Amino acid sequence: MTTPALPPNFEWGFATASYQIEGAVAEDGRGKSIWDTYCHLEPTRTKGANGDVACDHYHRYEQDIELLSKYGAKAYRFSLSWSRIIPLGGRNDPLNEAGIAFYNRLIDGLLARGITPWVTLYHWDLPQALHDRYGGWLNVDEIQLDFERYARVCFERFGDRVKDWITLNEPWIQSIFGYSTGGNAPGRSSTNKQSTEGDSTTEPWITGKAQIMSHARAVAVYDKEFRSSQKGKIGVSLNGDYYEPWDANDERDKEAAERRMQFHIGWFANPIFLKQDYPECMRTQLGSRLPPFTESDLEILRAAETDFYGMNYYTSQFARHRETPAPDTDYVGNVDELQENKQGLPVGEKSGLHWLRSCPGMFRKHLTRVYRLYGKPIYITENGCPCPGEDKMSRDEAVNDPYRIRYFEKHLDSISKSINEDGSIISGYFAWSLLDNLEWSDGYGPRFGVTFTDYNTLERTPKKSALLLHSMITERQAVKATA
Ligand code: GBH
Repeated sequence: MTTPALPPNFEWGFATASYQIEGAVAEDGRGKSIWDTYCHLEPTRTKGANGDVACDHYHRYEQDIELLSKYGAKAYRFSLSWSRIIPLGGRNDPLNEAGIAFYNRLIDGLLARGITPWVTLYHWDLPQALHDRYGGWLNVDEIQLDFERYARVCFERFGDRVKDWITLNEPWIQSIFGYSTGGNAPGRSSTNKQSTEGDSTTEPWITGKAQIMSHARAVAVYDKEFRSSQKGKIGVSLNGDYYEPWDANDERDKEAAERRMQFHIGWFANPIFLKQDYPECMRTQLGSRLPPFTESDLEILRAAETDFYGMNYYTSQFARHRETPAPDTDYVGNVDELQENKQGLPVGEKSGLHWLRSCPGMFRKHLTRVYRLYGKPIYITENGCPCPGEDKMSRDEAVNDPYRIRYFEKHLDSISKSINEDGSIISGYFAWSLLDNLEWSDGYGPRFGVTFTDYNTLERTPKKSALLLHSMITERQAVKATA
């Protein structure tokens, strides 16, 4: 019995996203994003919270680099605010040099500390101007050209120092929460009582295609204009839980679990990694509501070689088949999702959020499945949790976070097992998140950070987990795995 091993060059660190931490939304020429609009026009949908100040990272980034350094992080994943760089967003709109300068300061500060910047181009904060001009993600033809230019600007301005790129964060969430449930910006929905506009039978699938094509365009630009000189790599971060059948002996539940994962992951991974049409089961259920790829779309997809699979993983669920046909607004693959199986066994231990249970065993299955299906090195670009009751704790209570420490340990062990026993290539791990931050429509309640943020003083206090992740990784690197 030994601790399972991690590879010697394993990349690791902490992750954040622009709107969740930066604040300074009206400073130095930043344009508005759809999240500014969503929070301010419809505060009831975000528990009254907004990102106007957030963690004030825009002014405190040096302190945050210090934290990363203190935690021993090798790398830091953050996202760029598109509307700080191009306030109106479009391909003919002017650049904002002050916004670019902020990210240059951040990148240089990280490199000076020996921390590798991992940059996400888009983590849900679309320039509001593009939404107003032509419908934003709803306009497949326009947005992919604007995203291509935005990506080019980022490669041009930061690519001499940034070698690790992620195009999009969780396109599934952008499409489903933004255009079906309405729980995220821009909040369009035909099923949500708080929404007055949107057609959830078609819009999620249109915005999905728009994101797939935007990803491919960005990769194509990198290949053509930057790859040979900058020598970096580029991937995409996909969310998706692992699903086990609710009744392990029922073929229909087994099929439902697989279908659910195809609707979650295959939707994006089939065109991006396999360079083929959406999964068959999506075509069957959605018919012509799923916009097809034309021959010229497929040419773009085939030419774009995505280097790695970014995996955001938090939890798992059980899938139970439904007898009734799927309604037109269905996006889950016509299955019921449950946290207990037929025998009443829970999928995992409760965390501080109802949707998140700790399921490390299923994480291993998930890693191995994704590696076998898509064949690219996997980087875990997000993994983490709020501890039970943490939202009600004082700082002094919250910094003691044994639940999070155990969660990290168990998930790291699953990575080791998937590498050593199942043969997967898994090259890195980013804990979500460096700081407690704006948890989107859940406001400032849930705390995912390894650093406690006091939202009155904006003071940061390291939790125990922050200081331990480094040793958890190096211990696992020091010991050879025995299967
Ligand atoms: C990630 O999304 C995001 O990339 C990150 O920005 C975020 O802070 C982090 O996870 C933690 O949530 O309340 O039942 O409607 C993960 C996707 C979206 C999964 C919201 C859970 C809520 C389900 N999450 N969803 S529910």
